[in-house]
Amino acid sequence: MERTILREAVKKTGEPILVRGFVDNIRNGKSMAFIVLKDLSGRLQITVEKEKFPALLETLDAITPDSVITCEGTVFPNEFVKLNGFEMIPAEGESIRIDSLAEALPIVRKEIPATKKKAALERSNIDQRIDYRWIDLRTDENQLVFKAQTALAAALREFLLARDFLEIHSPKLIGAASESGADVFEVKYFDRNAYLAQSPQFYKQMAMAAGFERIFEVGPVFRAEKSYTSRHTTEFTGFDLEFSYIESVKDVMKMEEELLTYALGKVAEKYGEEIEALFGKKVVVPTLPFPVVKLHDLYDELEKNYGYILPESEKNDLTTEAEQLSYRWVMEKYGHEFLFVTDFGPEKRAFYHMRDENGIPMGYDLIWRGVEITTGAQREHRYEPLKAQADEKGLGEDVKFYLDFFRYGCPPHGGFGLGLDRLTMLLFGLGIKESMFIFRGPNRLNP
Ligand code: AMO
Repeated sequence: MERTILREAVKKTGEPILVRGFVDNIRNGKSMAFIVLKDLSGRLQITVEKEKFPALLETLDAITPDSVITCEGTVFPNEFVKLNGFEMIPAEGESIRIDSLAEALPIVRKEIPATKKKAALERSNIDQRIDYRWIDLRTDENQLVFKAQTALAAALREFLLARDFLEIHSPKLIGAASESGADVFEVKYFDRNAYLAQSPQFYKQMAMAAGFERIFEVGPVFRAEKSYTSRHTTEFTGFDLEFSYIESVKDVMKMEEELLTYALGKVAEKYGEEIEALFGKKVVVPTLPFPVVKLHDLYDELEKNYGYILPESEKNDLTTEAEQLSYRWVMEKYGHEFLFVTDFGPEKRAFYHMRDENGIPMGYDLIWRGVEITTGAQREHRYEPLKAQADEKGLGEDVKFYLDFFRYGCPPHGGFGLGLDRLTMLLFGLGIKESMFIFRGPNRLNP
């Protein structure tokens, strides 16, 4: 018999079906056994009146929580069943089969409250849970994170495909350290060294020189940073895009705000209620346009409103505290969760950002709920100034291959890089370790 997923099972009352899943809970009493079965689509109670099913007794005694089982039977409505008001009654004979028996679980996924007989069990911490990530991922909450992330990434793609973007897949093994040379992982490559790409930046721009006009890429990004914060990882998924024939960086910002508004709209529609119910976070679909502030003006505002004072010499970059405080400010002033910050100092920005007549890079960071999710810019597409900016940062030989992209014709262009894991984390109000399928950090290479 073909498998019926649990969401569909309750629509097939009265007919014989076959269901499969994990045992979410089992109560094996003297005369009755109750199994709550869980699959990715939902839950169903299987009720066994033991007297009537002698062939199942041995199996029922063997089943442990989280075992994977198959059950053939029939679903009936029953108003006394707390779980959706339906239950499955097994078919005659050996209608419950254990596909895989689970040992006692090595982690506590959720706090188990105390009962009369047993003391409360504290939830394992996130590092212990990551050791057994596949078990941790079985919860409704964790599965929702990845359902919503799937919807988010699909919506981002959908938006771009409808606007004639091509999807590219650039190499992650590269011959020279990209961007800055710092924070790059070196790997053995036969008899020489290679590096893991810390951004698809150069290849996104090569696609512009190739006349691709509009491209995006979703792929791994590697950063050899020893950061131990709730928003840094050494490998994340970048959602990067680049497009040609822009008039200014404003076109890039417009593309991004429309893209995010569309994608969050889709997530809110599909999972908004569930996210609010399980995580207490409202998915707010932003209004257009997003507020914009120059970095210096932001510091003035933070000082004026919250007494946040920073030495003048540090005001060419956004500090972590200022980033966090900016959320309070943008909410109070605009009732908006997003904030574009522009006009960073050239010494803090990548050499490929085009600069205005005052030498200010024409780029931005986008902050959502107080955390940077994007860097974007109009790029310098003219060979001479680009080369001068690379020289100024001491990059010379390493970027020679990249500079060549701009010697044989290249349209003006711009783009941005969005961290998909950061988006997921902020959507749910989690830390990055909990928002990634498997986290990678300075001390974490397994599982
Ligand atoms: P940037 O270095 O700002 O820009 O990276 C772009 C976005 O990627 C995410 N991100 C990270 N996420 C998790 N852990 C990290 N260690 C980490 N580092 C970055 C953030 C960040 O905003 N080439 C440019 C982009 C461009 O200009 O197109 C770049 O890589 O969300």
